Amino acid sequence: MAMIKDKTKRKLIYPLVSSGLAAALLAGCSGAGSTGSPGPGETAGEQSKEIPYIEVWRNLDSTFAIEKDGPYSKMVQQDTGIGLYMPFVAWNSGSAYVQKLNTRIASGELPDMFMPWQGNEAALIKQGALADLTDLLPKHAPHVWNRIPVEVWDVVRSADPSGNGRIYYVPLVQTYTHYGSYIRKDWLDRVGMQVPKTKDEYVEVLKAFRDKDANGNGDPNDEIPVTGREQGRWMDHLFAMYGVAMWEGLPVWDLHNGELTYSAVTPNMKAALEFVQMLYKEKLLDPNTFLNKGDEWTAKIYNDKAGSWFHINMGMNVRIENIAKVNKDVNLVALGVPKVEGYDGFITNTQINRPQWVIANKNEQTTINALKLLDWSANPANADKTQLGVEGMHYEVKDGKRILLPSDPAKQESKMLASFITGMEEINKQAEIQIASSTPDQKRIFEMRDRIVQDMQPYGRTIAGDGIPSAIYDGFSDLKNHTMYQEYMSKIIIGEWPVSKFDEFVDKWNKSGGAEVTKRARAWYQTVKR
Ligand SMILES: [Ca+2]
Repeated sequence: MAMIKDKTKRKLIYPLVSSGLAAALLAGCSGAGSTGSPGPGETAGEQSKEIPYIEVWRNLDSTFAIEKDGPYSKMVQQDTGIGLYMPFVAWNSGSAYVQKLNTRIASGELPDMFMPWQGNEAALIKQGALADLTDLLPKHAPHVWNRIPVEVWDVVRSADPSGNGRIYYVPLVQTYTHYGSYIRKDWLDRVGMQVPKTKDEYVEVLKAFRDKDANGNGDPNDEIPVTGREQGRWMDHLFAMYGVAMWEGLPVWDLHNGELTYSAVTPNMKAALEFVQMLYKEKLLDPNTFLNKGDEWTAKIYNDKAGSWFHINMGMNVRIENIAKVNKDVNLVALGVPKVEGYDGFITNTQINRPQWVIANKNEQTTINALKLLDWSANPANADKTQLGVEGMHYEVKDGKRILLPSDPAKQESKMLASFITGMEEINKQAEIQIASSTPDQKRIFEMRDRIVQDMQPYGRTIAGDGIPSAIYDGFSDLKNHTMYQEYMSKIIIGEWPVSKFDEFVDKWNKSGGAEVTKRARAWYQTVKR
């Protein structure tokens, strides 16, 4: 079928890598063919060897295609001997992408390697349209194989509809503690207290924030000790203290008494609700928590009004930078998970985000070539290239510093093979790159952020329900949306209902399909449990 050409074709000339390679590259006809291997007319000169090309599709971070002879493909070819390309495919929240992808699927001409979307890999696996990676992956993509934990592969194996546990996709994975809780150390200094280690110490600190001029602006009444968002989102640490598995405010699945259980219906949740109800009553929790939209919540933090909160560790440099505009002495540190007697608190980690790559079932050589590209992407030795992209296009070197160029879709190709495994190695590399190209003020902020990231690591624990398919909720969309949980949780916290109402919630949840959903969740867990 015709490739999508090419209103957007780049007219810029890029420096050529080397004359021999350049000849081969120039001969590679841009955008022609979709077989993943060069056609007979694509070689040039007796000195060049044939470069196999892999057609790769994923969400683009720029509007431009990746061209066979473009700078990005060349960079990858230098290391792997394999080229890649991608036609222009609009993303549009995934809807335009999946529509175009499905057109290719219907025509029987799958891209060689692509990111599936909206679960469309499931039907393709069933049809035999995707390559079985089980045997080739460890050999040809050892960095992918070894860096993804074995329990994640077990979840991937559970997606094999034949029940044989074969591997058909490579997941998007994060192996570090992504979320965390924070506290204003400069506020603590001002009220003469330490970073709290226990629940009781935390409550005492919150009371001091409430009663004193902790932000030092002369008004003792404008501090919000701890804040959260509408629907009880983004205050997970208050639940985490009681061992409640939670994802951005939504209860998730973890072991309770040895059985996979929706965390909202556990006694841990009841105890957490009692605690948060007290915080609300004592005006320690933001009284507007259930009204706070994201931007209102952010504004409180930026305006130097919030003493502690929960969010994404790597994003804290942006928070600190904005607070510093109001209060240049801002000092933000990790709060961790204050200890509650009788509970094992933890920050919920989920290692599996979604399927990231599948390879079309064409021929073994195409599969191997595609795996080699993935191995390049996952190899920490290539972190500079996967994160920075191409010199002259994505970044430039000035006075020995590598400075990222502003995003410019007219000039930049997508960093197609950005690593899909994020561990502390990637995080440290990202931090190193940021610090290397920062001013002294920015450097202080990045270092503060990096300390937070490091200090939060010991608190994370991967939950047993990591990777659970949303299909367990089929037919029970209210349960999937956590509607019932959110009603009981919010009314209990604001004191409209007593904590004892929690038992009614558990009963009602089970009778409204929760018992069936739990049965499905536990059946799934049996297939991944080793
Ligand atoms: Ca104040």
